[in-house]
Amino acid sequence: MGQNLYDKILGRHMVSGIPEAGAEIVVSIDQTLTQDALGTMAYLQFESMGVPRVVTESISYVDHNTLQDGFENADDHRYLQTVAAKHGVIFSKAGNGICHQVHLERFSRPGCTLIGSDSHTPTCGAVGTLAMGVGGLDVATAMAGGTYSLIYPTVVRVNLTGRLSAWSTAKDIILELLRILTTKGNVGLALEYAGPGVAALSVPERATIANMGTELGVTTSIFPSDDVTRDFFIAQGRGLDWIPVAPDADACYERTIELELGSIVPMVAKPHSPDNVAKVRELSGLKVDQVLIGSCTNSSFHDLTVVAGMLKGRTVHPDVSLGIVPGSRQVLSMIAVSGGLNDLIVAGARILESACGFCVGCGQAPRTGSVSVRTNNRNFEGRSGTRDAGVYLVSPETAAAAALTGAFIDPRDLGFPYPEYRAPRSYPVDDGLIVFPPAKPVAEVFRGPNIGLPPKNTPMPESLSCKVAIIVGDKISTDHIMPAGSLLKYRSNIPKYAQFVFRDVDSGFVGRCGEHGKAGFSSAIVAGQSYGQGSSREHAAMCPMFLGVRLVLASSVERIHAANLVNFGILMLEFEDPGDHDRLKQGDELYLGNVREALASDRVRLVNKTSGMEIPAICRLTSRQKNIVLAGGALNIASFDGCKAGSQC
Ligand code: MIC
Ligand code: SF4
Repeated sequence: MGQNLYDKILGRHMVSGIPEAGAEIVVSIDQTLTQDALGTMAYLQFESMGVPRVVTESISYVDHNTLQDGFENADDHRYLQTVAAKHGVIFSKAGNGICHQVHLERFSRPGCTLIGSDSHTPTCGAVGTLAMGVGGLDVATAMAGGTYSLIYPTVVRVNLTGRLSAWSTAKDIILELLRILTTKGNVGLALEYAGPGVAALSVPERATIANMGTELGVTTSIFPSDDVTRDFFIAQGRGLDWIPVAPDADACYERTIELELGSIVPMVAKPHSPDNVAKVRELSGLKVDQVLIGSCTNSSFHDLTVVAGMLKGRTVHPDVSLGIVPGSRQVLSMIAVSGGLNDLIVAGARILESACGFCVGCGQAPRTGSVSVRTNNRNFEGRSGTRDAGVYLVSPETAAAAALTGAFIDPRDLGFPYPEYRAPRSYPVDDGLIVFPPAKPVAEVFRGPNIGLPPKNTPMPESLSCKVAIIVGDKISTDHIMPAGSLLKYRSNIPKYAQFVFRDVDSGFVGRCGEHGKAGFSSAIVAGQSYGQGSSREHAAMCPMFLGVRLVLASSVERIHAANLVNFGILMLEFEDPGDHDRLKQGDELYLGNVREALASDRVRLVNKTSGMEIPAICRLTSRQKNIVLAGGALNIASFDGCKAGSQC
């Protein structure tokens, strides 16, 4: 029986476990990446492990907190640069670009394992890297030489045939997949792109698809490393980093999704979920106020050259504000040299810093009640910084069409030809904003006053008594739990940041947790399906933990958030009967006696002491995870093994 790409790469990195879908396995990690918003905590955790030099090839990017309204972000950046120099980490300075774009260009490696403290780390699946988004603590552990545990994925083949027609794009492919698979119920799946249609997609196009696979909730997405990949590596001056990675001809998959690329049309994800997908034509004529082109999903030279071609000799509609974010300094310098930058400026675009920016709500908040058309990957309510604005996710082509006409229009209806684009034979390589660690470690690490140590939980008590502090519905994202935007500057200051948990959902949450604590209770969060979807921000677990949350009782919890809850010692249970969600009330007292004995089984019975009812629940944690929760989180556990199990790359 042949092997698919996951079997091959996981097989070469497996340290222990059985390679069967659903089983927990332990793998070695070749590369790690961090970004600044989660990086400070990750490096503080790394420092607490007492390992002098990182074991993985580790790259630390500054791309999220570049707003710098106050000293906090700048202090964090200095901490990150000095801690990198001390421990052997490569440091990509602010201005060099968005971590996933830069990593793809300069550090990606086919056939390797990469974990990153950012949910869009799977972007590098575009070149055949097995790349996963995880919490910062998991990255810290890998950097220190530890292994990474994951559930062996159920692999779904996405068989691509045919070719995209003009104006239909990689973004439309992933939006079509979001329409088919939705953002819910895909935990444990991994996508493998295959079929004759793959060869017609460039690496940046594959990156768009792999990047936004995150919104499906899958573990990761991967493309083979083929001749197109080789040409990309050669053009990046990294031909020696390229190796072919392909599945066996008779590889096995759990199922196959067929996509005929010629049938893909321009698509849009409407507010407030990436799976609320429609055809652009269905929205024709809807007036648009703001257009933003960029983010780690769509900010490549390919994307911006096509946009520049569309805007050349034309002017942005008077009622539209158009912002453009080149994904990296390399992209910015290339559009400057090609002349595209001037076409954008002359047309009326606002050129913004190569950073996450608008995508994470750092600037460019749209006006009240407006329609904002964006090329990024998430449109959760309020993430843009304006709660009642509607954010629509589209391709750069559809975004540029809206910028020109002031309304939604299928770009096929514009009436002018698709701009010419040829993949560059070579990219300008300038790693001038990448600081490589000195051979002799630097002793001094700068720590600004905003930086505090990561909080530790206490071991799970013998019996758990929690009061329900909030009841939320389905698809609560980590943006709902722990808002980002202008609050990003508090990422290194947990007591401060914790004051904003559920700020936009229920401003009474923090106060109630405090009252429960004073009365001797822990707090519980009750949720519906897909709780914790979206980002890998461990603050969405760490801050509730800091407020005294010990239990999340939900219909289902998304993969990265579930791992973060475990890492911070929060017990996560699923309703056996989802109807029990509606039978609970805020303030109810939930009780689980003899927790250690109860968790020996995967079925537990909580008691609602307020109503007197029993709530049967499922505990999906592996025995390793149960031990971590009982210990009060990974920082309390000495399971860190401190040695790396031979990289295969
Ligand atoms: C995001 O897109 O939501 C972020 C900001 O990149 C997060 C990481 C974070 O919250 O720091 C992610 O995707 O993991
Ligand atoms: Fe940055 Fe947005 Fe990508 Fe997150 S999704 S890494 S905020 S560009």
